[in-house]
Amino acid sequence: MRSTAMTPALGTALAAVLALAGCAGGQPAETPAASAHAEAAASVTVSDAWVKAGDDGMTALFGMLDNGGATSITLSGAETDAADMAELHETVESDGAMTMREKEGGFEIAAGGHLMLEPGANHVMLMGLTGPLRAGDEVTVTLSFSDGSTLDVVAPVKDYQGANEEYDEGHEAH
Ligand SMILES: [Cu+2]
Repeated sequence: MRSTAMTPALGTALAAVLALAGCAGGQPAETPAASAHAEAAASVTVSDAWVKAGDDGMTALFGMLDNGGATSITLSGAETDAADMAELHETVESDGAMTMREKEGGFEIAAGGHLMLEPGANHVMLMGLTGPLRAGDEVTVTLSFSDGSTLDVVAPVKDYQGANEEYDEGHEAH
């Protein structure tokens, strides 16, 4: 039985393993025991996490969050040493242009549901990079949930070119 109280260290290790697993698929990660008393962070598994490479200014964290718990949870914030500030962003169409904005109230993830963070859609914005992020680097982002629990995600930095127009338009709209 997995303890319902996953330690931050274990969460970090799990996230790192999942990040390394990438798109390999295969066996799904072990799902933490469902419990109404479980911390939100202990119910979440993160897969395919990555951060877009950048020299300065803004970039973003992407990936998939799965809620293996029995209750809905809310991703409410994020922070990282790699940037002055991190915000939860959604992308919306406004007058035919895609713009992004802070997601009011955070992202709710239903029991058994998932939250996809991807370019041109929901993402964790990293603002005011404290230094260049190059492909091959690793960034640790601490996700926080509305119950106060936190989960460290270790994400590799990747060069990203696709869908840049849409993504950069969003940046300009900040
Ligand atoms: Cu954004």
